[in-house]
Amino acid sequence: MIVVTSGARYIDIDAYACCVTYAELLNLLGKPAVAASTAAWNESITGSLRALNAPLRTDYIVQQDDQFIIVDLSDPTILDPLVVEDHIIEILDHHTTFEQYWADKLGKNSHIEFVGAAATLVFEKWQQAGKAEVMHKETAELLAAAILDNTLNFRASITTNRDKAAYSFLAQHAELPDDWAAVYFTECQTAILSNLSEALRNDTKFVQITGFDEKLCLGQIVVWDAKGVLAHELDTIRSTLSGMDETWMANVVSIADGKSYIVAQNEKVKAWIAPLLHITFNGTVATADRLWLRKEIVKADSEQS
Ligand SMILES: [Mn+2]
Repeated sequence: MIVVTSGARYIDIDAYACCVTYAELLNLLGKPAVAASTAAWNESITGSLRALNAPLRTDYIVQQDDQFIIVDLSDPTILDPLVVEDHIIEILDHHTTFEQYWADKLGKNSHIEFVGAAATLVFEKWQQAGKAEVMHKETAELLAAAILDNTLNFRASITTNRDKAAYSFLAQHAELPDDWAAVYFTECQTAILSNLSEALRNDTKFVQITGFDEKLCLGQIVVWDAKGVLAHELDTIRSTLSGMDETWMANVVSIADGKSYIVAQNEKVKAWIAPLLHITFNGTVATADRLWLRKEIVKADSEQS
C-alpha cells in the first residue's frame, strides 16, 4: 500500500487536500493508496469542507511493506510519525530548505517546486494523468480551497500562474460561486476566533533565523479581516505565544485589506523583523504594506544572510 501523508503536528487544507486527492488519483490509476495522518487539523479545514467527508484515515496501522508519499512537507524532522523515512518513494512540496536532501535521496521523484500551493502540484498530476475532467466536484473543491488558502486569495507573492490556472479549472469544475473566497475565508476566521489560542498553537513553527542562537516561535493566523482580531485579541496572541517560547512573533494575515500585521514583544525580534519587512512598530504591532506568509518571511531572511 502507498500511504500519502504529511507533517506531524498539524495539517492545513493544503496538506489535507493533497493527501486525499493524490491518494484518490493513485487509486484511479490502479495503484492502491490510502490518505492517512495522525496530525491535528487546523481551521483552514472548515466545517463545510469537513462535511465533504473525504477519506483521510486517522487510525491507519502501517504495514511492513508500505511505501510513503509525502505531500506539502519536506522537512524530514517533522514527518508524520507513521512514516518510515527509508520507505519514502516521492515528495510533492513547495517549502524551501530540503531540496538537495531529497534530490539526493529520490532523484526525479522529489518534486519540490515553489508554487503557491502544493495542491497545484497534485492538480497537475491529475492533468498529466489525463484524469482532471473526471475528477469529482468535491475533490475539485478541496484542491481549490487549498490553493485559495495557501496563496491567500492569490495575493501572496509566492502565487504563480500555475496556481491561477489550476484554480480556474477547479472552480469551474466544482461550480463554485464568484464570492467563494470571501465565504471560505470568513468561515476560517469564525473558526479561528472561536478558539484563538488553539488556532495559534496549531499554526506555529519553530524556525531558524539569521543571528539567533535559539529558534524563533513563529505563529501565524490567516483571517479575512484582521482589524477586529487586533482590537480585541492581542492579549490572547501574546499569552499564547509567550507560553510556548520566550522568543516569539505572530504574523496576522489579513486577506481583505491585503496586509500582514506583525505582533512581537522581544526587542531582538523586533530589530530583526522591522528592516526585513520594512515595517515600524507601534508598541507590539507593526503593519506591513503587503501580505507576508511565514514561509516568505523565512525565505526573505535566508536570502539576505
Ligand atoms: Mn502548503
